[in-house]
Amino acid sequence: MHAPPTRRTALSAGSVVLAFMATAGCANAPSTLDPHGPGAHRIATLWWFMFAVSAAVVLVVGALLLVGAVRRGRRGGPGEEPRWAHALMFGGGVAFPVIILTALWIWTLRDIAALSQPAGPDAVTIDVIGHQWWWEVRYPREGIVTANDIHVPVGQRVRLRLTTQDVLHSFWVPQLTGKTDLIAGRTNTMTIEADRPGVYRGQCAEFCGLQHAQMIFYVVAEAPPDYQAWVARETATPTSPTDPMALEGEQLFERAPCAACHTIRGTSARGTLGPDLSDFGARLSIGAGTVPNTRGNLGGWIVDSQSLKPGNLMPPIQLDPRELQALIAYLESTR
Ligand code: HEC
Ligand SMILES: [Cu+2]
Repeated sequence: MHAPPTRRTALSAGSVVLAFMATAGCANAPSTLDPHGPGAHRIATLWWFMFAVSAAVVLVVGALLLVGAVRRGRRGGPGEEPRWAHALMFGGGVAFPVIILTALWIWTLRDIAALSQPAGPDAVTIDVIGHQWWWEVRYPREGIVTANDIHVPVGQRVRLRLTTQDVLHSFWVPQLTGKTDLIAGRTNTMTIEADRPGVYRGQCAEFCGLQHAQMIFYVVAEAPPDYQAWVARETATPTSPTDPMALEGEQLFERAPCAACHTIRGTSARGTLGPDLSDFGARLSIGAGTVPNTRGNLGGWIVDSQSLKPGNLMPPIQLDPRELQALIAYLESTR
């Protein structure tokens, strides 16, 4: 029952590591140690190798320290070390680290090259443009414009071309691959591929101002037929809603200040300061991952997005309750 304090400390340190590893697959805190694509697999493999080597070194050095402590003062003084002591120091202190670090260096260089230029053609090209604090997403070949949700086909290489409208941002989906910066006036490219359908959470990984932490996005990986169905939905000719309330909302949207900042396909709304809302109803979240996309949250967002995401660039808007209901009905009807 009464373990000595040192052992208890070691035990709790061990359980922290175990708890960390157990939560590594947790959906809300995506981890690089829960890889779901070839890029992330490479990174995770390298990580585990480094972890194993480091752990072995800690164990061996710890054991040698113990041996030294126990054998302390046995025999001999300075200058009387046995011959093998020098061999041990040279081997363990110079030769071994040089070999291991060189191997790691070569492995890392190889992975960097493979991650930045994966062999083979890309199935889809997507332009991602960072904004304070949301993600503009464009499919140039298909002519799709959306935001914050990035749909991709499973098992296919997706080329991302990354840039920013304002400050530095960084694109990171830990379960798919490493991070890449979005730099003004420059286009960085990266490739992602998901090996299983799912929703992979991404996050801006470069501090970009007040709402940096709420600059989240989701990579929605779908089986190719589902992805094709999504493309077909996105590129279908837009129609006005049939529900009278939603129709009223559409007209309001075109008149209200909304149209100055937002675009909706098939309407006169052409603003570009905020995210394109053509498919907003199908989006997972409101405010780049700030809150889930529900009617209640949408009402709260339209009336006063500042209370949900303080400092974001959409101002509070005065609307009477009927106008608000119509706008909600309309935006929820978009697909
Ligand atoms: C001054 C420009 C501006 C005006 C006017 C404006 N918005 Fe926005 N809106 C934004 C910006 C910028 C964002 C992105 C905020 C963020 O996530 O940081 C946004 C986000 C949104 C979102 C969430 C989109 C998403 O995918 O996360 C909705 C919905 C929305 N606006 C609806 C409206 C409606 C409805 C109106 C009119 C009543 C309106 N907006 C007026 C700038 C504006
Ligand atoms: Cu950012």
